[in-house]
Amino acid sequence: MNSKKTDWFCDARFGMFIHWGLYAIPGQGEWYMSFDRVNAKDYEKYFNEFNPQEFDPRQWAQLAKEAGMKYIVLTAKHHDGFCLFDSKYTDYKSTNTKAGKDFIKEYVEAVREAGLKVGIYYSLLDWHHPDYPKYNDMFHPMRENEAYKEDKYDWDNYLNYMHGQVEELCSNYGKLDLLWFDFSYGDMKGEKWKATELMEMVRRLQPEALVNDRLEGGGSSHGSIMEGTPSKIAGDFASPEQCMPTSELCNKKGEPVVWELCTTINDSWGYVPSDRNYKSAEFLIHKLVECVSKSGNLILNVGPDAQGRIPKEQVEALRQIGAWMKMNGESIYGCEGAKLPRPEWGRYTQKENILYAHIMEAPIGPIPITGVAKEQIESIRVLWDGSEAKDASLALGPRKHPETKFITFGNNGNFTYPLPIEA
Ligand code: H79
Repeated sequence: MNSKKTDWFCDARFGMFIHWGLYAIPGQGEWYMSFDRVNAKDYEKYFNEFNPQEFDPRQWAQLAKEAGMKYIVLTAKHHDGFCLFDSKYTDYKSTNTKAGKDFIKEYVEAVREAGLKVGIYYSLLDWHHPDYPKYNDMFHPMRENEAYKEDKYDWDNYLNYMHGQVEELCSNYGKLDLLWFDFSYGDMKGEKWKATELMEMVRRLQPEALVNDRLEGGGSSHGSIMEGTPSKIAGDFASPEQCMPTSELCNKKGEPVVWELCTTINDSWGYVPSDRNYKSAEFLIHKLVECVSKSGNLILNVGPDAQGRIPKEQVEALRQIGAWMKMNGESIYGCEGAKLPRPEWGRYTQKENILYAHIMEAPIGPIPITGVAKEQIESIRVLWDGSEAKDASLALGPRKHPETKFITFGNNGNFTYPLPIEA
């Protein structure tokens, strides 16, 4: 097989998203400015306050590792326009806060040191820049505000700013593994961002970095990556947001598309202490397995507080996922969907001639290994202890997390799946 630049990403399957910025202070999420129609001047009070004392990217990276995650993506600039890095194009940056630090610099160093792949999120939207459209923009905090109706803005100036910052990120922080742009909407997509030029620059400066599909797409709409003929700016992977694909994603020609589902542990990206709607570790493990069973990745978000601490509920969930990954990671890393119908009791993942049976629902009686011919089975083992499960028919009690069994095939992967076994 030819190696592809997306190989590490598809092998990794599980990453950490970090949403962190000034919005951790009001604690109402990264869309606070837009929701509450806060103007840039008023929002700057958080800039004057921002002074995290507990920022420790080594701890973030350690937690990601403990959870079994293989890469991290941090918000260098979100829609509010505040930059966590030193940029010559703006004063609205962390080096000018009381903290006086280039957080991105410390972050990339820590993540690399931990042996994880390093990614940067950059918002195409900017609610702080004077030349970003306001009155007529559907998301801008000052939309439909008469005070901004007659405003003139210089779009090219914003594009120079945005391109200049992306160039800085691609030039000043060593080799990046991933760039995560957010997002296109309405007319604000593709060449409106001068995306071809932007992408050419990214490819020139960071030829190996993967880029998501949002120079053309949003969270629910993808760009030409879903066509059989992706454009130059289509990106390397599709990025469904808070919405699980119903099956393996394929383009119009029926070829599989590399994809990553992004989701949160509660209902928020940025720090929102009042949001108690946490997903359980068990649920999150099931969703990770589901992504892999559809040949996709999961990037799970944490939202550190204004001091830089990841909320303890999020730490706890990640540690629990990590405990499962330690025993069952083999059924996740380097795996993809099996070309088999979904079994009633859970999900299949597959790596070469090993089929991983993730049993998510306790059965009454034996577990049928559906879709597989008996003659093809060489052995059936419990993954975490290697013990034999002779006929895959152990009646299991209810379990907190999916139990993973693996089934190896005698004929070295070159098989079809003609007959279901009813064990
Ligand atoms: O950075 C995170 C989000 O802030 C950003 N992408 C992730 C990774 C993002 N969220 N939403 N969107 C991008 C697309 C816009 C969706 C909207 Fe809405 C639906 C805007 C208004 C309605 C989401 C829901 C935001 C406000 C309500």
